[in-house]
Amino acid sequence: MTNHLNAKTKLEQKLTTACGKPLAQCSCHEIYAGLLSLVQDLAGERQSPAGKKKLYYISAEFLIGKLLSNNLINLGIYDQVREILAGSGHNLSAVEEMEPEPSLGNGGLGRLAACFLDSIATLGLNGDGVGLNYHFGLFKQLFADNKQEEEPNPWLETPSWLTKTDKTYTISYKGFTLTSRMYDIAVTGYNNRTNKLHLFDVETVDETVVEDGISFDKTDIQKNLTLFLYPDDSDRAGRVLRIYQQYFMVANAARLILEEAAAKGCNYYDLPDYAVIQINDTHPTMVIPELIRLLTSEHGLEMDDAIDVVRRTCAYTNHTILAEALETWPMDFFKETVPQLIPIMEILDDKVRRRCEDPSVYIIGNDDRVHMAHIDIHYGFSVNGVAALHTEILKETELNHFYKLYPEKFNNKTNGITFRRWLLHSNPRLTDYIENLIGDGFKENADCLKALNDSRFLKNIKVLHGLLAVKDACKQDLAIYLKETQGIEIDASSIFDIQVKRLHEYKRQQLNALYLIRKYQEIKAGHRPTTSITAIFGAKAAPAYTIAKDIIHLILCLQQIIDSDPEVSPYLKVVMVSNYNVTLAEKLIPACDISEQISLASKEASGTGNMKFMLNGAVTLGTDDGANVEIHELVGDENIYVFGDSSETVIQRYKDGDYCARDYYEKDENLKNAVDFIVSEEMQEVGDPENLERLYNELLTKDWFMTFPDFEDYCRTKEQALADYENRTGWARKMLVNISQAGYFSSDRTIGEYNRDIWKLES
Ligand code: RUG
Repeated sequence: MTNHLNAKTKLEQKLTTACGKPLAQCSCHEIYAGLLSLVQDLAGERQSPAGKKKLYYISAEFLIGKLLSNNLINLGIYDQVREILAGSGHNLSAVEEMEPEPSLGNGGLGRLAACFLDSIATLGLNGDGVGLNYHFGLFKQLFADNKQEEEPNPWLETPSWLTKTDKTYTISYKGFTLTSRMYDIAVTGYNNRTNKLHLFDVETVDETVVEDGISFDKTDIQKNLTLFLYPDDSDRAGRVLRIYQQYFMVANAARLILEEAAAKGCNYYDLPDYAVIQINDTHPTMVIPELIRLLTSEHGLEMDDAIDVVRRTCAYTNHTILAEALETWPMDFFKETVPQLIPIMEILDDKVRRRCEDPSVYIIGNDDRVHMAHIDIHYGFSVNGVAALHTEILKETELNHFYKLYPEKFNNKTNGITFRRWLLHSNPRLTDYIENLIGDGFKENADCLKALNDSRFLKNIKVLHGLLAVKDACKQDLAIYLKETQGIEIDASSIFDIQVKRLHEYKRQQLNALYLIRKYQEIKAGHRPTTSITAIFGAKAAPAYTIAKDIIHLILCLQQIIDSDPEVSPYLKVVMVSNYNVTLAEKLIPACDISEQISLASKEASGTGNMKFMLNGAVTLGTDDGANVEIHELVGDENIYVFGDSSETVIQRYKDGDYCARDYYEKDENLKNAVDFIVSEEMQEVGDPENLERLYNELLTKDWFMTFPDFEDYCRTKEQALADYENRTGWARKMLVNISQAGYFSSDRTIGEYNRDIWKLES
């Protein structure tokens, strides 16, 4: 106790010094600035993991979310700071609101990278992230006339978590060079060490060139290079800009890696003893030819030696089987931007061609396009998928030709999430509730959650009611938050059914929307649900993805129609939150009852939202896809709602090529009524006929992600979930089983496996 008081007094003194005046006289923003500086000092005082070998996790995205609370938790001072602030009339939650959310990512890929950095530091592993410092991130999403609009999302301000370093490199492009600058963000592990996220930028970037939404001159590379993540690639200039960005990221990374290795005594031939590079999706693939180029042209290695060294240093993670997301770039683009890589890529391709006759594994295809994933697979030592089913599909179908060539390279690493953010930080109520039942061991070791799966708890009415009370309180919190921040009113006593994720046809927000239309029609016909339902969506659509934007339009129109219909609105509410981001996810996920994970089986590589919802006591309604399959295995049939065609059926149907959406539409009256509603008079009154008709035709004539075959089963299964919800203790039991089985999805487990099988770092 005395020690605690001493530590608290010292901390208070440090914070007061950092703020420059007594805490009681500070504004929330001044407290935020003081805490930021205090955290940076404390993080800097901790040891950085040492060891000869170091991991470089290169990623186009790091969706890190706000950092203050997580840093306080990981430094072990969250409760003390909260108490200190309360003692001087401040509320830590209000201080947290001062922090802008970093805009460095888009979806699961970037959030995974952020969770991984947390776990790498927590496990005391020597590993840093490397990426780009986007000034305006993806974009800020607004709604007007029931449509998505995009604006820049500026987040860089003073004070900031970014530290400007003195590291700069000269990066060459055809006809000009850029001088880079490295910025660092400290990554504090939970009760452990501090690593770094290195973000490269260029000082000539000019934020004022952006006008009219998010458009800008895509050819002025010196001014636009790091403005946006995934700049619009619907035209050639946009696609070429992606190459400029990707090369900038990896050219800086390659120099940093070689420099750090050399400083530790590496002679370049032994680079794999000093560095391991995890290539996160194909965006960083050019690191392979760039390293080979540097090793041969600047460090005197023969080509074959350089290739061998790089092959033993690089590992690749695949995150998708969707053809359009597997990058291929025309050779012309490289000639125009980074011609120095062409001879290397030609040599790499030539070696493949000499070994294999099968054109499907060439690096430079017969279409004169460079297949980025092929570089990774041939010239890396590890290829991993991100969930068991996904890895099997890679091995047996999508990358089967490669699997036959290199069976030893393929391995699975089922994704994970950091429990520090997705439980301790985002749901303190549930954290306390669990701690009261099983002690605090789960905070260090997520496997301890299994202790909840015990009849002492599962059959204990008081325990189950306690869990329902936690959920109710989180739902109240969300209702207040949405009212205050977005002006949206929701009824905390309704069932919260939530689908939040990137907007993509394969994730099938349109299936959920069709169900809601059907529900609306049923309520109009007098069939009212026992408990009213709030269906919540959150999703950004890529600016050039027309059908995804049409789906958002459909949902927003539906929201308006239902809101203004007094017959239906007491029983059903549709809500699309704007600008879905990590901060919103932290509020939505703890409040969720039903977690919608309804991708077309085989298409969702893993999903990580599914894990966050489960951990927070939501019950999954999903297809047997991605990591849902593993959730299903862990919780058993009783505690998940699974529907729809299997991945085998879906893959076969694609192979057969005879799927006809209209056949399903003609056969199922309910489906037909729901689909027809999209172009009904009611919809046209609130919506834009062009968008609605386009979506209607797309579904009826194409439905590439097979919404119609799963519609009936989806509706039936969802009705079952809604009916089961009425048995409150039965439902609470399902919630508890889900929480108890979530430990497997800790990113500490995932990172332990990456290290054991791929990185082999000292811990
Ligand atoms: O869509 C996938 C998710 O299934 C997965 O959980 C996540 C992390 O592995 O990566 C997502 N992803 C895939 N994001 N972008 C891509 C393709 O570039």
